[in-house]
Amino acid sequence: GVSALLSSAAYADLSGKVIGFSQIGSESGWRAAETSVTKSEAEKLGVDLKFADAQQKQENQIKAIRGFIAQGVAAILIAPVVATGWEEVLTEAKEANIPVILLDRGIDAPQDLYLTSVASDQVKEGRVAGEWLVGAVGDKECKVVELQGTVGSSPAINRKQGFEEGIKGHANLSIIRSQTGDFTRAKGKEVMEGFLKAEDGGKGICAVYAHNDDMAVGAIQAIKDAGLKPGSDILVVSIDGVPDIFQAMVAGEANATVELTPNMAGPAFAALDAYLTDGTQPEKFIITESKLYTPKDDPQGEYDRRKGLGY
Ligand code: GYE
Repeated sequence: GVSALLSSAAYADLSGKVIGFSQIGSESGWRAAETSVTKSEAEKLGVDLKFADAQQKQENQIKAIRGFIAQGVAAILIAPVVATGWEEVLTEAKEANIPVILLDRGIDAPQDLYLTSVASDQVKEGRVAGEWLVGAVGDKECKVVELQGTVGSSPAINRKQGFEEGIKGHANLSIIRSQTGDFTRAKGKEVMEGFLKAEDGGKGICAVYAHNDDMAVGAIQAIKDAGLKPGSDILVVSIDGVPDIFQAMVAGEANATVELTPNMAGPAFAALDAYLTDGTQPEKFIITESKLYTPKDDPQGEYDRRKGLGY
């Protein structure tokens, strides 16, 4: 109504506004890119971004969010490490009239506790990866090992579900082992080493599906260390589209990735600006694109393009 318009008129743009960003940490190349894009988008708009790195711990995120509320920030961006346990602190933000925008991961909480969520369709990402593998193996029998993301995170839950949907109805494909690699390169490598040992040095494995590229890059190293060829002896499919996976594709060591833009902040700031200007309610879910890349899609060019953007 009119009073809402009048009371929000002071927020004509984001310049000079203090906005808190509770980031998960720096577990992956994608995460590092998201952090740097968010900082540079904020700078472009003249936003005074207060950045808090939670080192993978929800309790640190909750502490940071309470700090932002106490400071009276104009808005809070949160990349939620896990899906559950947000209701209390988000209610505190709501009571303080501070809009919250979720970045890149979803939560299990009432939707009125956040203004909007900017993220990909993570079930779709998994489905695209699974459907790619179905096409790649044809009628061949294919035993798949899966490297899951952080336990309890929305991308780990949804990418698992989506992949299972993607391979459903194709009895020649089956997931024989599945374990978390916490979205990191080091754990991806370690868990893959275990899979290889358990499966006759890797001879029983046809493909590895990793919930992100960093774990795939770790798995590629483990496969090479075991004396097998990633990309041919064992197919490698993952999600993110970071420069390193394109480099692996150029080397013939990775087969497919589903791109996830690190620019979640651009749409988030646009939605926030409109909301603070005249109360415009954004879509509840702003969904970014999920595009498949394979070695046919100019991996060197894709690598160069991302490096040019500073990822
Ligand atoms: O794919 C992964 C990161 O939350 C969707 O988190 C994001 C995921 C991303 O660590 O690399």
